Amino acid sequence: MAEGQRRLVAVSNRVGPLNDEGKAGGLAVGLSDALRRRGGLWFGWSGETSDEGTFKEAQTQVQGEVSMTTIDMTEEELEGFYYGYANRSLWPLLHYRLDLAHFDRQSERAYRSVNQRFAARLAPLIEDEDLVWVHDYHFFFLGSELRQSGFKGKIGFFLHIPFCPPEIFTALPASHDLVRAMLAYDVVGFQTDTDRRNFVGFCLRELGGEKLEGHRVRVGDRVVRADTFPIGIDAPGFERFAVSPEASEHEEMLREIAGDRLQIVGVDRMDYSKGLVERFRGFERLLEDYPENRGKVQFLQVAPLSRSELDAYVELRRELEELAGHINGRFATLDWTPIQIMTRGFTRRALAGIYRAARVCLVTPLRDGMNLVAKEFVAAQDPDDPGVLVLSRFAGARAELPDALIVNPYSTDDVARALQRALTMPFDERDRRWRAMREAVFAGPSSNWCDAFLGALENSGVD
Ligand code: ADQ
Repeated sequence: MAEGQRRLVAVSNRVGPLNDEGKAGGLAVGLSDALRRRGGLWFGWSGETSDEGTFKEAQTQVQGEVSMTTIDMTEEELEGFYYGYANRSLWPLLHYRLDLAHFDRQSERAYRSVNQRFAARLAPLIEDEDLVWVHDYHFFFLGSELRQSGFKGKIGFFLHIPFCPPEIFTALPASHDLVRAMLAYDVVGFQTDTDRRNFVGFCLRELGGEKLEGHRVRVGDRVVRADTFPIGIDAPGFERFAVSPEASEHEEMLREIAGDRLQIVGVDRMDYSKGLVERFRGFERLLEDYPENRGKVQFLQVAPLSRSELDAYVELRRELEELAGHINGRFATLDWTPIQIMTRGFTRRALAGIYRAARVCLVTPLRDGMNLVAKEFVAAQDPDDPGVLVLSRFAGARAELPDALIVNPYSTDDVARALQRALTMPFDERDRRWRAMREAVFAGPSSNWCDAFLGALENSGVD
């Protein structure tokens, strides 16, 4: 931590890892980059459950300038808070999927009580001079709980996923309480202007708030700054990964297997928000409508399993495996398998090599806060032979990457057309588009996400 700098205290459901290898999950990747650079305390869940009354002391691991402190949850808390409210109510709702959202008061209670207990355990570890930065949809109430425990310092909140329009959000039984709780933060950050407008719209229309200068909103006696802070990646670091021996080994292996065929890749947690079913159908349509690609392209989808305890995710996996089998059955020849799906994780270096071997990367979520894969793909490309990014109009990353081929992921024809265009794109166009995207990833607003957010938090309340 630089001298005179306030200590950063980050709070998120999962803590770590801090090393380069990362896990499948955008929040860990974004936050560990930030903490490695600045140092501080990272607080959250241990990943373990134990019985109430026998909770272990908080565990702390120190790595360099960063302390990571974690606490346990009970089985019931995990069920109600994490699988229940966070991932069966809030996740689908905020991704505009009312059809998949379940609401019940037991999980709402568990959610609030976990927020309260985490705040109570964090309160003795922090001081009013710290900058407390709370992350994501697991902890909407944590700031207001910290305030109730008497904390007077600055607390910021960043939402990594979309904030849906008020028309959808009001379906949540506790929508008013939740947004009122968010007003306890000094700064509330969103990935895109759309998300910010949706939140502000809710404050104005549902809570009778008013807009003030400087992206601030007043509701009753609370003033909060609601602003946009698109998250980025450590682009120079990722570019270095892409030329590491481990990356090259994976790149060469894929190139060798592909031979003369062009490689298409997708890399996503297996989640219904990522539009994988629609993407597979788009690939099938490519082979149907542009038969010259048969035997000439291969599609590798890396999709590590996520939240596999939830029905919607089990169903998705079944559907994807069935669809991949159907596409292979329909088009494969003795020496060609059109589509391959892998559910294992890779190191970040290995992933960088996979991106670099690809001519086309498909990033086609139905809704996504940002999508870091899109940025990683751009950073990993070989400047002498860059690949093409096909990007959903519903990914937050779209705002910064207009030079990708932008598609409507719901339209099978649109995805197939964009794929065909990407596969046949002349070198000059590929190069021009990639350079523009590289500039955005390395030097655009998201390249200093952490500093931008913390700067805003530090200056909040100062006119
Ligand atoms: P995610 O929904 O997890 O993140 P994304 O932003 O694409 O989505 O991040 C995924 C991360 O996991 C990437 O860094 C990727 O490299 C990594 N990853 C994917 N598959 C992997 C594998 N098989 N092995 C190892 N690593 C893998 C949430 C929001 C996003 C938002 C981020 C950050 O849903 O919209 O961009 O947080 O704010």
